[in-house]
Amino acid sequence: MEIDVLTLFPRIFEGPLEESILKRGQNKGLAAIRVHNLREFTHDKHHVVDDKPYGGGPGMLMKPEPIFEAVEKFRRGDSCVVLMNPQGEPLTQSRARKFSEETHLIIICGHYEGVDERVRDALVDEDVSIGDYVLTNGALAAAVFVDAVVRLVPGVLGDEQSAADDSFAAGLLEGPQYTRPPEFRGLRVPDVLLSGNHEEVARWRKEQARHRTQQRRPELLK
Ligand code: J9Q
Repeated sequence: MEIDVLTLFPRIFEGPLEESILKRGQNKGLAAIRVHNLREFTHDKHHVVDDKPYGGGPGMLMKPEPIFEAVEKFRRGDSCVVLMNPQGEPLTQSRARKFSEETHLIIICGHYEGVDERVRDALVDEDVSIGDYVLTNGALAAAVFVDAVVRLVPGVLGDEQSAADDSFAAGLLEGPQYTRPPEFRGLRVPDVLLSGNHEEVARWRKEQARHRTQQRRPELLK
């Protein structure tokens, strides 16, 4: 998978891309992630990327010209153009899986106030929100999106971690988990997990996952 990220804040991506799974995916040649500064697609003296909304109102909108120029530079026949957008369709695990099957993503990161609507009309294939809260710009949202998608590209994760997705992919929260020691400051690991009875452990885990989901995220069971 190839990804071109268009942002006004390219340094926001430096940390996340250099770490763990995203790094491994890139080192294995399974993901090529390139980050571009939209300011480099301006031609005026002051590299202006935003402007006041027509009709008035607070905040600034991203101008169309630098975004059009960048998308037209990178877009190919197989590209999917994604706009990080609080008004977009919420990202879910199944949607992340769909994106992980794409060969080329172009991700546009906007201001909170947004981008000129002509960008959406003419360039954008998918609007993606990562949740109902306010961020100062789309770059952090895009880093979350890239992490969720790239880890699902075949070969990026080891087997253990792929298997660890199963309960969430099945629509349940994971139940409580423990590691050694069996007793810590008087707090004991549940006996069933120490029993070595794999069937009983599986049954216990399923019941805990169901109970926790019922308590915390009942809407996932409906
Ligand atoms: C661009 N808050 O928020 C939630 N998902 C995406 C966003 C977002 C934002 C600001 C700018 C995207």
